[in-house]
Amino acid sequence: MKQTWRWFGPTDPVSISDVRQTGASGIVSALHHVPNGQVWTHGEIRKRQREIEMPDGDPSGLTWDVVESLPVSEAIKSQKGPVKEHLEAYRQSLSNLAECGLRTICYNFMPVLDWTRTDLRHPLPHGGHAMRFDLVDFIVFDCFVLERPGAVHDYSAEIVGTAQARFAELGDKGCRTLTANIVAGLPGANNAWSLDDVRECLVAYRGTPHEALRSNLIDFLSEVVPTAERLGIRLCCHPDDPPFPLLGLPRVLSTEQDYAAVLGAVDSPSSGATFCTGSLGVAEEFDPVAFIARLGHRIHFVHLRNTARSGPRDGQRYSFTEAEHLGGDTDMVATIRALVAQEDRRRETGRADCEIPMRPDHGHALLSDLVRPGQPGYPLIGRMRGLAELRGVMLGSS
Ligand code: DNO
Repeated sequence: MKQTWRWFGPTDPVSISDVRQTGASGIVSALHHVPNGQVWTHGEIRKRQREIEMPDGDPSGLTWDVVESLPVSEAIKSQKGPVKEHLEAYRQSLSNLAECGLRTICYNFMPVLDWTRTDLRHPLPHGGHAMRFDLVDFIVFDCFVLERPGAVHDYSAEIVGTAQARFAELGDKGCRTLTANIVAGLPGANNAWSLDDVRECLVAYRGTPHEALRSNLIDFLSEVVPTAERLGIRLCCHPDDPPFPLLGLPRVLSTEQDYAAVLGAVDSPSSGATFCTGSLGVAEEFDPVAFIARLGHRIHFVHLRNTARSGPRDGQRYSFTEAEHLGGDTDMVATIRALVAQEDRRRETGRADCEIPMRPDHGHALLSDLVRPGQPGYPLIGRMRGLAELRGVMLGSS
């Protein structure tokens, strides 16, 4: 597998020369500063390529291999607003990216939220930190801080009762921290999101059933996949994180069955999956080896991360902590073996994309990570440790 590293651009506290020391050989990046719905121009794409390939005027030996993400606008997801213009811009961005040599493009179709955690610095026994999603804390936010209409009916009465008691304990300061942690997963996350902004975004999807959002995703793919095919682009959709509905929003890519339905509806090698074990693996039913056996030929990009379910759950909704890459609920060794076997199959059949790009997704904050500022989930040392462990398993599997 091609070992890649997510780099957020020149403002990332981890520099390109730091990345060279991790042993990664490729970069995953995006033009985070371009607003959703606007065209990624050749100029901006080439600038980012230069920042990666020639950081201080000298070659780094690294290349920009995967775009994560070319964001799909809320207009396209909800099919409300300037849908046609945004689709046109998306196709244009794909074309510009392909002209610059970029052909693996990740995106997601989660309305409003991207990833969601309630604690960004959950202390671990060894002194490091992990990210955690605690269902009771999330219900505190949903029902008692955001006060989303009807939220209490989304959960069992018992767990809402537990959340109410925790809300009383948290106090103002605790609720402010909780809100900041949850808002950190909103696209373009910054302190500018107010509770009213969140409420306003939710309105566009009020009453939207999962089936309607899935059909919007299929419509989106029908609009852009022909362009991707012509350009030799592999689009790959990231799963819902976590893989269950939140804030009354519909979810469409939480399970293998969801992927089978969407990839079957637009059956093209240009429409594929970002296989994120950290997102899918939160669900008890997730079977990574079976997923790869059935849909492996459509996996264009891999995020290797592990989670451990722990704490309160409500039906199919769980609390979990991000685990060590080789720990947690997902059997990472079996997963990597299955991915390496998929690569072998591609080689035998002469597929050009026989080396699948992977990146160590997230990592615990360890050692100097604890004092270095950075994006939640993207510490240097923790990810480097994850990559080193995963690299060992990859070598042992080949
Ligand atoms: C979280 C990431 C996600 C992912 C996007 C892809 O850390 O895995 O933000 O990049 O959902 O579109």
